[in-house]
Amino acid sequence: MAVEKGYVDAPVDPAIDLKAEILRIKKEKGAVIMAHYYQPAEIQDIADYIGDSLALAQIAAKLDNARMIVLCGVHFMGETAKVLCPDKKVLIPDINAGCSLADSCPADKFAEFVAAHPDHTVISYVNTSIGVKALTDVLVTSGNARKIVDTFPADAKLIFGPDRNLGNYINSVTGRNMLLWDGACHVHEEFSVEKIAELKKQHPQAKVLVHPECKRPLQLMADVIGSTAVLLKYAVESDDTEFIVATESGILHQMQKSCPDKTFIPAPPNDSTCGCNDCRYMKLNTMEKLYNCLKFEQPEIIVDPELAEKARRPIERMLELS
Ligand code: CIZ
Repeated sequence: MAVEKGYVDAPVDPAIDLKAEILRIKKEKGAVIMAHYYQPAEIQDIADYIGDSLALAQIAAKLDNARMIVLCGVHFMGETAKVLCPDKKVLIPDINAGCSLADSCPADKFAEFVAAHPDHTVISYVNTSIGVKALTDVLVTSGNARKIVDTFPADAKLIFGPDRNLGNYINSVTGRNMLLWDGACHVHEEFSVEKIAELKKQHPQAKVLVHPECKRPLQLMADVIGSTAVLLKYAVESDDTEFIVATESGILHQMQKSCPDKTFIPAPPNDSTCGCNDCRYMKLNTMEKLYNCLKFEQPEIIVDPELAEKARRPIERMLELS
């Protein structure tokens, strides 16, 4: 089946029970479905595993029984799974599901940056292409960046890429001066400080939960700064009942599911008509594309074996240090 559009565009009979069919084909083919917290709610609900990119990589690294992984997330997550599971077929419902942050750091330009600072150790956020990973000494996610940076001596010369906001945040909490690549995520840069301040006036008890990919002024308004997994854990464990959530809106599904009696308010973006707190790439995956992806085993994530070999080491190092 051709995937010219980046996904299998075969008609799906509207009369079928899509969820039941996905589960049936998945079992028949020995596949597992992994979903990131930013996926549409119905995909999260059907997944075998849900998590942030660290959790998904940790699960992929230990996955023995599956023949096939359907990674419902964005392309770099599929690449990470493929590097960790070279013998398994790794599928993604829509291969156009890219990442603005990964795109803000082309491997050839990053290679020049690294070459200009040969005495530096390279730490990269997992939101990068396999080409950037291959140039990296150790990878991090937003959930473990501080812990991993802290494993280096205080005077170590470090490069951190590609997210400037996460890099600045890690510099501020660790007292470092890492050299930063100037990249960013289109979702996290779009939240409006003014509109969140307005919301806070209307909900004075609400705790403001902020992802470290957001800009500094927003971080300064935060009660908690953390990865999706950290923010979710905080929401579940805290006695507070109202939260303003400044990260991609998909996480609100797990928050609301885990805490049905609490109120979660998505932080608004600058332009209230743009829906920019939804990642346009994450939301490219749909139940219909997932169904066709399992049925036709397309599109498949293919990685260059040489790059995969180079990228494996920094991924494994991250898993060891997490
Ligand atoms: O690392 C991830 O999974 C992302 C993109 C966000 C987060 O904090 O979980």
